[in-house]
Amino acid sequence: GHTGTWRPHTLLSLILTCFKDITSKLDQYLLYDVNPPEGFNLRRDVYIRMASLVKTLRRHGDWVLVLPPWGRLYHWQSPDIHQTRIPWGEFFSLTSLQGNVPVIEYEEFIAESGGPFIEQVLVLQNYAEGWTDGKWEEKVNERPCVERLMYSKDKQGYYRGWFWGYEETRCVNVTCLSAQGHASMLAPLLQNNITSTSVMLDRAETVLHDHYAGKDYWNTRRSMVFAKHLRLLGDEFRAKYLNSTDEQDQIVYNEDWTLIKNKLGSARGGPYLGVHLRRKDFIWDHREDVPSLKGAVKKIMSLMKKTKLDRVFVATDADDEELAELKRMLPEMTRFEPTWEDLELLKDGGVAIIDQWICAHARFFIGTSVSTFSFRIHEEREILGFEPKTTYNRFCGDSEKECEQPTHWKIVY
Ligand SMILES: Nc1nc2c(ncn2[C@@H]2O[C@H](COP(=O)(O)OP(=O)(O)OP(=O)(O)O)[C@@H](O)[C@H]2O)c(=O)[nH]1
Ligand SMILES: *[C@@H]1O[C@H](CO)[C@@H](O)[C@H](O)[C@H]1NC(C)=O
Ligand SMILES: *[C@@H]1O[C@H](CO)[C@@H](O)[C@H](O)[C@H]1NC(C)=O
Ligand SMILES: *[C@@H]1O[C@H](CO)[C@@H](O)[C@H](O)[C@H]1NC(C)=O
Repeated sequence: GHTGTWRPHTLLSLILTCFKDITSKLDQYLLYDVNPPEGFNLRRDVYIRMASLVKTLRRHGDWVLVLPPWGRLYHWQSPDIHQTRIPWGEFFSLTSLQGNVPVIEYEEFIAESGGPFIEQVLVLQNYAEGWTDGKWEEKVNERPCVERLMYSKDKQGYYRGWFWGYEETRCVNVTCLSAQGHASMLAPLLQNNITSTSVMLDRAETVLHDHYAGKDYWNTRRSMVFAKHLRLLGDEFRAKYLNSTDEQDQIVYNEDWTLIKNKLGSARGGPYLGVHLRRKDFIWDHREDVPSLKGAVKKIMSLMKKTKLDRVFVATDADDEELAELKRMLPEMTRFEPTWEDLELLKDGGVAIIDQWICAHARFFIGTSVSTFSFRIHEEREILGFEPKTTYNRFCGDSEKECEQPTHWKIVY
């Protein structure tokens, strides 16, 4: 117990506390959020843009990126489970993320910065007038808000908004910025025009990648390692139902992402075909690059024959009716089907990650045209070291004429 005696280590810890207080005051926090309708996998892409911006900002100051809690995503529709205020640590390995750029969870920000206050929100928007003279140029200006502001003032004069479901969060000042260009274009403004220690960029998807698929892009992407419990569940499933282990599949893995540098073609993959079949909104608007269920099954069967694989793992967001039809036409298929208890623990996001992890380890993969869910699987396989021919494949629409296959983006180490 605490006796009140003055021991040396008490003094030391007091000094350390003061020191930490001083240093943490020097930190500047960059927070961000994304347009509500955007899905999980596009949000992962926006993270890469923000990590780039923070790296640029850190050349002149101690900026830290605050991770926007997950939740209220349109696609996460499993009923009766709590799916807001989910910290990044439930889906990604924080130590891995931190090996790329300093990041903290939102609740850590609240604890460190003195409370649920954000000093300045900058809502990014396009220019009301569009591109002038049809000419592209990078620019940023404070402008009147184009859309209705999603923040409103409370009785004390603070702004209230969604703030990831943290109702107590308040903001001192909200302004709109018209911006067109890459993420780091915002750095001079954040350094010179803003004195706040906490700045949130809303609608962060407005700015583009600094350099898509460049070295910095890939460093950030490689640091986005899935949380260990999700990888383990995926591996257990592979071993149990797909006769697939890293050793047998010749997949070299390391907990430290900076040490993974696999040659393309070195990974063999588990003895199954991995399929990502995106349905729901992709079929509702009758896109010509998305197949009918029958068309997809025909392609899967021909691939199984060609690759001599007799097992197929299917990741899909298909509804129950389509699922039943799929199973009828393709009895050999396997899916990761969590129990309700598992789902409550993993959430829709965790299940999606396990699906992606299993697809990423298949000997051959085929995904859905322009689905960011499929794109993230491509990247994961690129990291693991698969031969590109086994990765950059997509289904074609039943009557699609030119069925262009996905682009191979090589890792820059
Ligand atoms: N478990 C699982 N969920 C999926 C699958 N396909 C889609 N989903 C769900 O539906 C969402 C699809 O949207 P995302 O791809 O994340 O979001 P998006 O940015 O809109 O991407 P696309 O619409 O696919 O380009 C995912 O986040 C999942 O929640 C799948 O194969 N398995
Ligand atoms: C930022 O400050 C500079 C110099 O004071 C000024 O010229 C510029 O217009 C400011 N930018 C914005 C977007 O307010
Ligand atoms: C709000 O922020 C803008 C942009 O930085 C600034 O011009 C304005 O003075 C701020 N308003 C208040 C009340 O602090
Ligand atoms: C699992 O794969 C190994 C080769 O990787 C093979 O020798 C073994 O027979 C397979 N087991 C089953 C049950 O298919």
